[in-house]
Amino acid sequence: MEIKGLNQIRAASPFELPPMPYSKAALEPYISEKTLSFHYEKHHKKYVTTANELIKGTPFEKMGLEQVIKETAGKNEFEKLFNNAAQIWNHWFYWNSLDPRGVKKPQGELLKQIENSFGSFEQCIKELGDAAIAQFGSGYAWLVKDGSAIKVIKTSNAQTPLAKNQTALLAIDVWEHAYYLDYQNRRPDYVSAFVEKMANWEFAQACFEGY
Ligand code: MN3
Repeated sequence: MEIKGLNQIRAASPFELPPMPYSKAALEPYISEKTLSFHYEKHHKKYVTTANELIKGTPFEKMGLEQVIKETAGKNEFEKLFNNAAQIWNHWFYWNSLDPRGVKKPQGELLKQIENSFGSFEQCIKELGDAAIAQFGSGYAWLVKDGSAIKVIKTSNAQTPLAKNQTALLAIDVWEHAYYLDYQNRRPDYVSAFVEKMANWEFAQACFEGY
């Protein structure tokens, strides 16, 4: 499959807002056009603007986004740049983790490794959803490939598996801006809709195989 926004993710600064892979109404009724408009046009765009301001005139200017994230991770002096650069990447990854056509189960080697790691596909989905519900405050739940295992992890704020040398396969944004207009405090309903109606396993497969 073609992954939307890869060119923007690979290019050096000034970074560009990666395109949405679908229209902003495409995920209704599970995620409204209003939520996606705010989330993309305000939040995601602001991370791009801020990262570009911070990167100007620094040695990071000539690096691709993924390298900037890896080089600034865990370094206090670059915390603000890391946060904004990682959020550009995390949101690009999150848009692609959603499929307006609905859920199609993974197949082949990915399914086999999921079954090896979790026992069954259903158990994997359950653990991913539970992690998204349990993440305290802002952050993400991720399905990742870590060595030969498939794992569910939670991260806070802008933290990203990219900086931990794990291969991200799916991301659920559980910052309140991702769901509050549609679900208010009912995060579990948003998470159920994600895993049952929208999770993009074709994208997970592409990440698993190496994009
Ligand atoms: Mn977000």
